[in-house]
Parts: sequence; structure tokens; C-alpha cells
Amino acid sequence: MDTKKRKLITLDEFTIQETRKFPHATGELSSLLRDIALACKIINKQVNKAGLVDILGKHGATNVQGEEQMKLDIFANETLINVLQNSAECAGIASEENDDFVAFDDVFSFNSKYVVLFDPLDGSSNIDVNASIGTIFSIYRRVSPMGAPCTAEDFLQPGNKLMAAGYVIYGSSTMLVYATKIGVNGFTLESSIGEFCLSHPNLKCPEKGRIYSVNQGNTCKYDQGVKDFLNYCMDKNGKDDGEPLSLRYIGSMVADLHRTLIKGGIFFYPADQKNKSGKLRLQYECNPMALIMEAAGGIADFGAGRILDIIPTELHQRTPIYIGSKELVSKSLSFVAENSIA
Ligand code: AHM
Ligand code: MG
Repeated sequence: MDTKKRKLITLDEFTIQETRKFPHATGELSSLLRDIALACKIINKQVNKAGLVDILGKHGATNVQGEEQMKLDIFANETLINVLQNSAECAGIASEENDDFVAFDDVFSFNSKYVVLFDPLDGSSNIDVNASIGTIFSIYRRVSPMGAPCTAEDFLQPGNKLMAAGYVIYGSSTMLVYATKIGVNGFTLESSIGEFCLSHPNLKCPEKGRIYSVNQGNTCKYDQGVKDFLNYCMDKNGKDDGEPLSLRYIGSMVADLHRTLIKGGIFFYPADQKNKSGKLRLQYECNPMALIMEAAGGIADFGAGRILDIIPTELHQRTPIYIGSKELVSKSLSFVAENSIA
């Protein structure tokens, strides 16, 4: 059957079709993406059961089937590591949950082209309240010589060297959003066939947006530029419709970013007087989201330059972030750059 005449296009079919547009592409990236999607489907199954934890037993306890319960973020981390270790395309991983990267120690992995970085379950404090959480991932082509284990320099590449990045949101439906430099596409998990299917082709972040997303409770700790921008958001003056902007903050980066991508607006997690680099991690959270947002036509900045141009020096380094619609992020930067802590 011609896939063009069929309504459902799976993630796999889509990435293979995309690969065919590039004569030298080998399909290894598609295959790696399929492995990541598989891990996320396994995680999704477990996330959906999270509400039953009180019935089935908490972390460390034994459930009715005699299995020991594992904390969901540990389960997500182990699932991704396990699936990627078995993948033919992955030389090693780095995870927000692990202190150091893991170079897979087998000859197949020594000859694999890519390394994967991930935050296995971002926003995990939201699990208890049944709010959306997510997995964030990034893929770099390794720079260390093939035929040997991957090295730290493979994981410390700037975001502008990313081959691809994405996230899976475990929400009212489960979606995988995936970006390369040429564009962003969204796939919704169709549970009856267990496949992510193309639902949001060629996603673009609206150029203008009316929603700002920040932990506003921290305002007293922010520097004057951020406070001034917050006042701008809350003020009806200077707005086309004479209304202040709306505030939406879940405290789960994947969920807040997903809304920002689809509806427009700004998400920001600034530096403050105590945390001079903000809270969010460059390699696991900010770079992948920056690639997605820029490929969707938006902006991702740390207050004084592109997130994607930061040269990482440590795996777990943090950065302030201002990300979203072109117009509103540029506006925020005009306040922040004037009066920054850094
Ligand atoms: P986590 O990786 O420990 O889950 O923390 C990251 C989360 C993000 O999802 C979210 O944007 C942010 O922390 C919320 O932080 P805060 O509670 O300080 O507003
Ligand atoms: Mg996180």
C-alpha cells in the first residue's frame, strides 16, 4: 500500500522517508530514534501505572506479583540505558541521573557513530500529582575515533553540533516531538498499534505569544532586568490588545515547553542571586529544547547569547534560559541584557 494514501504514518516510516531525501544517509539515525522511542513506550506504560503505586506498593516494597517496586525515575533511567546498550547505533550515554557518562564496552558499540544524552524523567516531582512529565533526549555524532570506546569529548559538544533532539511528553496523550536542524515534527502514541504516528507535521512556534511561564515565586531573588520584564508581562500597557499577558507554570519543563511551542509565549528559568547559572541543565534540558525551538522558528538564549553556542565544560553544568516565540523572547532579552547578574 502506498503510504501517501494512508492516514497513519508511523515515526519509523516518517524518518525512513526523510532519510531517503539524502542520498548518503545510512538510516542509522532513524534506527537510533526507533530505539529511543521503544524505551519511551516502556516508560510510558510504567508512568500510566504510577497512580496505582499506593495499591501496588511504593519504592522498595514488593507488589502483589512479588516484584520489587522501582522509583519511576530510576526505572526510566535504567530502561533507556538498557535499550541503548542493545542498540547497534549508540556508543555510549550520559544521563542526568548518573554522575558520569557510560561508554558501552563491546565491539559493536566501539563502532557506533552516535552518543545519546538524556533526562530520563524530567519534572518527576509532578508524578505524585498526576501532572505531565517527560523524557528529553539529544543525539550527537561522536568525535572520538571509531573502533574504541567513546570519550568525554563526545558528550561535551556544543548544542550547535547536535544531530537531533526531542522529548516525549507523558500527558493526556503521549507525544514524541523530534527535531533536526531542518524541522520539528510531533508524533502521538496510538496505543492500539503501539506506534508513534505523525500528528503535528512541521511544527512552528508562533512568532508572537501571550503566555509567560516562570516560577514567579522566586521574583525577590531575580535581578532587576528580570523583575522589569515580569512587570512588563503583568502590565496592560504596551500590549496590542491592552491586556496583561497570562501566566502558566506547571514546573515540568517538558510540559511548559510543549505548550510554549504549540501556543507561543516564553518559558524562562533565570539566574538568581544564589544560583548564578539558574537551575536547568545545559546538556540534558536546555540544548535539546533550544534545538527544537530554533528549528521551529523560535529563540533560545541564556540572556547574553544563543544557548546552542555555549561550549560545555562539564556534563552537569547549568544555564539560565529564555526560550519561545521570537517576539516575546527578544523583548525579555532587551530587559535582561540591560541589567544582568552575570
Ligand atoms: P528535575 O530534572 O529535577 O525534574 O528538575 C527540573 C524541573 C523542570 O522540569 C522544571 O522546569 C523545573 O525543574 C522547575 O523548577 P522549580 O520547581 O524551581 O520551578
Ligand atoms: Mg530534569
